[in-house]
Amino acid sequence: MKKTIEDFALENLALSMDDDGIATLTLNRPAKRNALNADTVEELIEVFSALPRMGTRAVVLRAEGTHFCAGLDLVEHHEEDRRPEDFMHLCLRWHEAFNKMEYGGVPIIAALKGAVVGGGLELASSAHIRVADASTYFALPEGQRGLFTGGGATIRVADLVGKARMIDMMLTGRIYAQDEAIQVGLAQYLVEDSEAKAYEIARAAAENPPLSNFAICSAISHMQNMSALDAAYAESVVAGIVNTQPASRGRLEAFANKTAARVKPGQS
Ligand code: 1HE
Repeated sequence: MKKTIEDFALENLALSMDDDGIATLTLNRPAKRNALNADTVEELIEVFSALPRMGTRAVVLRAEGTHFCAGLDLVEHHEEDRRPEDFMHLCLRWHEAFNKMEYGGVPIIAALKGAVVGGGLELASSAHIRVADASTYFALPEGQRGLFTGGGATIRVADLVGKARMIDMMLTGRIYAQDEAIQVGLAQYLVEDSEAKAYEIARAAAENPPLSNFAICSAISHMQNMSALDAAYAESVVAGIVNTQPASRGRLEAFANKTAARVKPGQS
């Protein structure tokens, strides 16, 4: 059954949606720097299982407080005194949540600030676009905590920055901020107001036909997991469906009759 916003009973997250289908998902444990406890991960799964079937055109993932996310809830982890299999199963829930984000087909724009560290960076790297402000910094302090990444950093952070930089971050606790973070690929935008920019991007993306966005925000990730031969085949199949969709007819006609915007610097 399709959910509506009212159907969610969230404690650690807050969810809203405007009339244009732009959803706002807020990390809502500012007193704990939005650390990800097990319940928050379950709420992420619930939200991202439902959002793609709720007419959502784009999601802005933002945080209450001054930090985006402090990663794994270290206090809960300490108090639970987990066995290896407990933590393995917990990690599988993190993967469930983050895979639903990355492969869900709805553009997710992360509005970052303050600490984006450990599991917080794993969460941010599951979004499709990351927007940072001057306060934002990125780190993987797992080494210092005597831990290892368990929420997909070995896949997604390594994809963003490359293996060598990720190993350096984990061994040394190196912190990336400002231009350096942009240069290494941790964020795509560095702006004064990351939330305002995230909404601007979300609204622009929401102008695209949903089927195009579905392909962009799921097929590329799937194809990266395939051999080049299989990816080329899958790309053909996806393009066959997307590039013949009714929603593209008017756009192609506008190009053909010269009323559509041209692709030129200074125009958007
Ligand atoms: C937390 C957490 C947390 C804050 N788990 N409770 N992540 C880290 O190693 C980062 C740990 N956190 C920090 O380094 C700092 O807290 C921050 C730089 C993010 C923010 O500093 P600050 O001075 O603003 O806050 P604070 O005083 O350190 O913390 C405020 C409260 O948030 C405090 O709780 P309180 O009840 O004593 O008030 C902290 O305990 C709480 N808090 N961060 C639990 N992470 C799937 S594997 C992933 C592995 C990892 O993610 S490792 C990286 C973990």
